[in-house]
Amino acid sequence: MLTTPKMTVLRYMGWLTGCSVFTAFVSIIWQAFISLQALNRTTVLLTGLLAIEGSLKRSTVQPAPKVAIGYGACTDLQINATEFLERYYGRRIPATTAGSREIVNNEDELLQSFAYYFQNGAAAERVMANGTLFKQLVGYAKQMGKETSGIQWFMGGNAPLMAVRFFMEGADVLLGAHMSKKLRPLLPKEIRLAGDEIPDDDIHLILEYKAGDTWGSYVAPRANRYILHSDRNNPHLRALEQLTDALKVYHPQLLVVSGLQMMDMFTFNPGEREARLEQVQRQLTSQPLDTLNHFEMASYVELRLLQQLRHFVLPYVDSLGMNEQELANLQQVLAHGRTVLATDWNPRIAHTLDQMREVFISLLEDFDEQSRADPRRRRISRIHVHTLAYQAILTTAGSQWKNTRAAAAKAALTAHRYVCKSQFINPEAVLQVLDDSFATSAQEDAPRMRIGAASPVPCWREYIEYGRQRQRLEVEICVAPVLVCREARKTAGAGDNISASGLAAQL
Ligand SMILES: *[C@@H]1O[C@H](CO)[C@@H](O)[C@H](O)[C@H]1NC(C)=O
Ligand SMILES: *[C@@H]1O[C@H](CO)[C@@H](O)[C@H](O)[C@H]1NC(C)=O
Ligand SMILES: *[C@@H]1O[C@H](CO)[C@@H](O)[C@H](O)[C@H]1NC(C)=O
Ligand SMILES: CC(=O)N[C@H]1CO[C@H](CO)[C@@H](O)[C@@H]1O
Repeated sequence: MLTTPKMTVLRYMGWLTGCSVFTAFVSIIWQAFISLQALNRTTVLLTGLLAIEGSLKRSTVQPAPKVAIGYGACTDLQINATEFLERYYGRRIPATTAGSREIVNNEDELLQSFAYYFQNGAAAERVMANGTLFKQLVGYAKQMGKETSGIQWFMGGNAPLMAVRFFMEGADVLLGAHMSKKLRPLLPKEIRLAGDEIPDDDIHLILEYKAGDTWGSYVAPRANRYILHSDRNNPHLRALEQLTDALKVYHPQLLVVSGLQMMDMFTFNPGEREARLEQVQRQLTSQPLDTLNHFEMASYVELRLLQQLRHFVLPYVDSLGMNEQELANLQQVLAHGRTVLATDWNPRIAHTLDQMREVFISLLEDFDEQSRADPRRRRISRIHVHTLAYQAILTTAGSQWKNTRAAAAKAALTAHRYVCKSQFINPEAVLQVLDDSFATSAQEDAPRMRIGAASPVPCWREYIEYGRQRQRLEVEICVAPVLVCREARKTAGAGDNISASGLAAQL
């Protein structure tokens, strides 16, 4: 039989079509298989985390733990970042970005500073020095809210958010803050308040964005927020003395210090800030030893303030809470006396754990060198670092902190529930960020831990070596995977909820 070239081509094409149909078919089956497996893994992890969380149920005969929290409160005004900027600044998209700016003086600086954090997907909190301009921006935001219903009002400030979380976890709570008549009803009435009623609360403008949101040529790699404020009350920790007085009779198991990032240099006269921090120190050191002191870090950019914290606050706390950016920053301040700007929003576990060890060692060494001269110092016994993808908690073995594994699991579940804005966890809405296993350090031949059905929250013990005499201290470390929400709904305030739920589990 004769075959013409045309027939050969046709036959060849037919074969090719068959082939690609087959390939497509295989690939669909393969995709389905992969996503089924991912779904299975998520379900397995979720079941494991929920089981560990369930083990935390406090017996009803136990009295509620008492927790005290300082300082300050504000109103959060939350808006869609890109929509807001496009509406009021149109095509004014900066060609250069600037992250290091601590204080934003005008619109150009605001846009450059926002661009830096937006394109890195990093959380930021900045001060607007010009109060008139700040009022104008708040006015714009309210205006936009009227037209698009795109704004939301929340109670804000680290202390009130943590207070509510502790209350929801069954604690008896005392909060040190001044509040207006409008804000007080947003706080559960059971929470005791040490502070005055004031006519107006400080407002924080929260510019939120999602992963993939675009602004000019900038694209956000993850959901996050940029906070702008121009506070009158919070920087001065106005309720500090009232809280100190209330603490004398309250005698809590835990005292949490937060909100010190508000103490911007330019709102103080020379020497005034040190005097306020000295009062914080006095409050911490006047607590009996059965009250654990915790300091909640935040986005600090001013080196001087961080150095003052190292002097007035860090030596007198038992525990620290922070995110990965704050960890990197604190590690640099302790080791090299300089601050760093965040770049990596999803650091490897090994890297984070190494930084946690470095911070822990630094603080242990400071304690060793100086506790004889100053017996009020406390030896650090807990560090909690929360990231988008995991929760890591390090505690001194045999310390007063209980349930480290359950605390990590609890914090991971809170992170998911908060960011997805849902109490019900749907495995299909979850992104797998972590691998099945991780190295416990970036050092060579560090042991690896598996995250799986058998151990959804791996924990292990190890010795930390510190000081010139190479003393050894045994610590326990637990790492819990966060089931990352595909579609983040709310990120502002997540850290407060997460840290407080971890702490509540350890009392
Ligand atoms: C899901 O994962 C578990 C634990 O890894 C395994 O035992 C089970 O067979 C898996 N189920 C399916 C349907 O793959
Ligand atoms: C503050 O901002 C307002 C409004 O944008 C402006 O008119 C004023 O000149 C600014 N003040 C300073 C000191 O820059
Ligand atoms: C903000 O609005 C834009 C467009 O209206 C939208 O694409 C974006 O996802 C929104 N971002 C948030 C955080 O809602
Ligand atoms: C998921 C979650 O725990 N969200 C809570 C965070 O804290 C606020 C109060 O500060 C609660 O209203 C949320 O329900």
